[in-house]
Amino acid sequence: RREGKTPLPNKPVLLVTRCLPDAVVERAKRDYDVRLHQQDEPLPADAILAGAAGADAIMTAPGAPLKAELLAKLPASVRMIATFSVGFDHLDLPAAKARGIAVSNTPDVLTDATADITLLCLLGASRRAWEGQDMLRREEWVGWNPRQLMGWSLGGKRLGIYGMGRIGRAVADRARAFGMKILYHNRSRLAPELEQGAVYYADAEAMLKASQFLSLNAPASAETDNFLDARRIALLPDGAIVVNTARGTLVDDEALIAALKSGKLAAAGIDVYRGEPKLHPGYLPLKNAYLLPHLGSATVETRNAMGFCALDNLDAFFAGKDVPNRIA
Ligand code: 8YV
Repeated sequence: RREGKTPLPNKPVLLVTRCLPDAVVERAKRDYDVRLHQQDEPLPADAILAGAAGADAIMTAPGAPLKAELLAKLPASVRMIATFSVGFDHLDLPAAKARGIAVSNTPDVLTDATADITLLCLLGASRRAWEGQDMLRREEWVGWNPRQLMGWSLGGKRLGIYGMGRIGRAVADRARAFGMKILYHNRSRLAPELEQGAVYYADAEAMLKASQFLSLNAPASAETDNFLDARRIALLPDGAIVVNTARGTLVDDEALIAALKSGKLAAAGIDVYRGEPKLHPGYLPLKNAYLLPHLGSATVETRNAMGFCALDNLDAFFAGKDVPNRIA
């Protein structure tokens, strides 16, 4: 982080498309001529274009996409896009590259928070946490009883992790502490010191057959789109529990909803949705769906760190240094 007391000589003009945490805004104001967006709703495309006139850089985030069509219309003054996120499916990297615009993201700083929320989803789904909350708040709890809201233990179960990057590995670390056995699928096998005894499946479908619990931790891409469809859900053991804290596009919603309804799957814990902020309405009435509104990185510490990381990337660029988290 650039803690420096000496501001950059000529403050670059920075357009910000989302309303950011206060500490991030303060630092951005110190070092940039900032065009802030103060509403929680993302800045719409036409306002991005208008705001980008004469801007040197844009700080954006999911919800305010910069795809090819918009990138093509950006003024030549824009030389860098820093996203306040690790995911970059809302950007078009080849299109940015073609225009000579540098792009950065914020990996690492949100790994722990996202892995934590994955465990919350695993536990929330397997221990029927929402049903319990709902019963209390409806004042329908008639008292403890031996058969009430029995869920399923994590201890001794096999957890399949689809996507063993930083977040997948942090999920594995936590799940081990709950006594789970870790299986994983990744494009390539990890080194033993990263694998930590987890069993590698080159074939994702072979892993599904053995996964009593499944955690999706791969980025959105053409390769992962609709990964969890009806055919692959059928490969999971009956009564399996599925968790998605990665991106909604990894799942075929109709298929997941059908499997939760039929009892093929015991429960699901979901933090991310296709077409956010809308989610498939079929999830809402399902008691065995533990649903969160994309809270993966939502801690004060993490959101500040994401903002500072995005600013570090911008600072490096405008100081003529290598951008630490450059992705295009
Ligand atoms: C963020 C995320 O909360 O960083 C990402 O890719 O999905 C989330 O954890 C969100 O994108 C904030 O910009």
